[in-house]
Amino acid sequence: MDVEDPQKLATEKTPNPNTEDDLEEGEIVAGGDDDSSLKKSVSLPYQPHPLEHQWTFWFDNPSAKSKQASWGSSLRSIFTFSTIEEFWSVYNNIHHPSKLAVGADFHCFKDKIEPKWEDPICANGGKWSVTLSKGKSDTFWLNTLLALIGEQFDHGDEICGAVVSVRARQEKIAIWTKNASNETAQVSIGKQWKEFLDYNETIGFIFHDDAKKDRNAKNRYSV
Ligand code: MGP
Repeated sequence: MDVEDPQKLATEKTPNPNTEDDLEEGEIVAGGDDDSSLKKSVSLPYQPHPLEHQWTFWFDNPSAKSKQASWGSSLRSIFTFSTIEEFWSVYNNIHHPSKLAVGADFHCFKDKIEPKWEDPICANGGKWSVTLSKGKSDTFWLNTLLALIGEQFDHGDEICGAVVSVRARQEKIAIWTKNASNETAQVSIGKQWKEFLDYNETIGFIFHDDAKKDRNAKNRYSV
C-alpha cells in the first residue's frame, strides 16, 4: 500500500482489529501497511493560541450593587485569560447578557486596566455606546469581544475594554477608550465597530470627564 495522507489513513479501517482499539485520543496513524499492520503514532502537542493582550472579565452584581456604599465597591474581577482557548472555556460556561439579571454590568478589559473612570489609563478616556432592545445583545456582545481580543481595530492600542449593561428596558454595549481628545482614533474605532457589528444606527461617543459632571452628558463624536 502506498503512503497516503496520514489523516486519511487515521480514519480508514485497517484489517487488524487491534489497530483502532489501540489508538489513544490525539494519536494519528502516520503510516499503515495492510501486510505488516505497522502502526506509528504521533502525539500532537497541545498548543494554545496566545492573544496579543491578557484580558480580564469583571462582573458587577446587581443585588450587591443596590447595597453598595460607593459606586464600584461591588465590582469584581472574575477571570483573566491570555489564549483563545481560555476565552472560549470561560465564555462557553457563563451566562450571556440576555440571561443576566437587570442591573448587571459585565466587562472585558485589558488586564491591569480597571473598568472605572478612576483608573489612570481610563481617566482621560471616553466610550462609544450601542443601545439594543431587551434580549438582543448576545451576538453583538460576542462579536465585540472577538473584535477586541482578535485585535481587529486599527487603533486597538487606544482601547481599554468593553462592557455590556443589562437594564430594565434595554441592553447597552460600550467600548471604552484611552484618549478621548484623539478624535481620529475614536472616530476610526467607532466606524470599525459598527462595521464589525453590522450596525447601521448612529452611535455616540461620550467623554468620561463630561459623564462625571453630568449624568446626561452629550455626545462629542457621532458616526
Ligand atoms: P453608568 O452606569 O455609566 O450609566 O453610570 P448608565 O448605564 O446610563 O446608568 P445606570 O443607572 O443605568 O447604570 C451611572 C452612574 O454610575 C454615573 O452617573 C455615576 O454616578 C456612576 N458611575 C458610573 N461609572 C462608570 C463610574 C465610574 O467609573 N466611577 C465612578 N465613581 N462612578 C461611576
